[in-house]
Amino acid sequence: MSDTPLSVGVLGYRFMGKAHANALARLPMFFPEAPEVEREVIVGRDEEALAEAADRLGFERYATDWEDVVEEVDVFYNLGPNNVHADPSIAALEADTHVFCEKPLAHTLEDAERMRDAARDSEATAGIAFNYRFIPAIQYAKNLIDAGELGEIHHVRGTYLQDWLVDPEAPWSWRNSKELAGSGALGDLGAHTIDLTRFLVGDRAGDIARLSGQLQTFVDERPVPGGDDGSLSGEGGDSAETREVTVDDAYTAQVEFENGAVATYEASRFATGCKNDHSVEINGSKGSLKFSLERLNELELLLEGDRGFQTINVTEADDPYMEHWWPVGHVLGWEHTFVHENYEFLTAAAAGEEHSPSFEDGYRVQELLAAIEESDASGQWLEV
Ligand code: SOE
Repeated sequence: MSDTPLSVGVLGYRFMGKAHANALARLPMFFPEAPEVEREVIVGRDEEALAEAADRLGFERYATDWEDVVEEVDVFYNLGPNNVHADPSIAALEADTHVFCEKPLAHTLEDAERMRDAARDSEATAGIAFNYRFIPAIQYAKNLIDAGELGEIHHVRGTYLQDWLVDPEAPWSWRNSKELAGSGALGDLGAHTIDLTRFLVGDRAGDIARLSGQLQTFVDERPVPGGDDGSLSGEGGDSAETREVTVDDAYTAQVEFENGAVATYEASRFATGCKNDHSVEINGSKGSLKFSLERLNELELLLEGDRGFQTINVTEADDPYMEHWWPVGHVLGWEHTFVHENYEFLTAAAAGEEHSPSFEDGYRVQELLAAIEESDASGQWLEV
């Protein structure tokens, strides 16, 4: 491992830019053993917004040309819209610059494949930012499942429910465009659930073997936003001008794993009252567990011999990552998932090792997203 700090360049400075910049700032305070990083440069297009963001998020400078940046820095974070994931990430990997890319890997399967291949050919570390793997309760659940505490896996249920588009006047954003995002709730939210469940049960149940999917769009045009304040859908939906919604607002899928376990998946941006509820339930021959992101410090557990579910707090000092934070079980939040994943990714990059989840994992999820879309279009089950 080198003694000089890793210089970091970040493309994107809004929602995800803020989440990762916060994580980078927290690392030396809470994970002193993490590789030292320099928040070097933020890349984007709007110079005024970039200058303000670089200052606020603690970066030394800004740039408007990613082509230079990917060669100058040690680590490149790709946090832009899905349609700009491929080219800058591939250029960085060709320059042997480490790449950490937001999910889904790309907006098309073809681009995801190019990214996967570039990662295979590069000396650098390539990671995809599936942050929910790094929640202490999820790591705890994975350890239980791997140790056989749930027995043979029979059922997996995964839902990701939000409601920020239920108002038909909520403004249009890039997340509503097939050209820019690839898909809607499916890629934005379903990618998380598919990755998380593969992570949790993959070593016991195998990978997903076949599936059937359905997509639905409830509102097919939305007002053009007045500006972009970095929130999910921009600001101001009062314009008379509208833009077409070309992605799904919700998806469902039925799935069979290689071991015969059956799964159902669902995500929506129209689940009234649900803000960021990513829930997973797993039933095995000996036990079951339930997790919800809205109560991320807890796990509902039933193990062999128990008469009912118990809610346990996964906030003890010896629970994953907890010794780095607060004493005697003080709780964590959504932003901590980014600190943990940044810690793991940067540690792997500094050591020249692979990061998990890798671009290979991102590509596999992208294949499954594409299969769900194909199944919706054909009305058929698909072997994957
Ligand atoms: C918006 O739906 C969003 O911010 C996703 O893009 C994130 O990946 C998810 O973690 C929270 O919701």
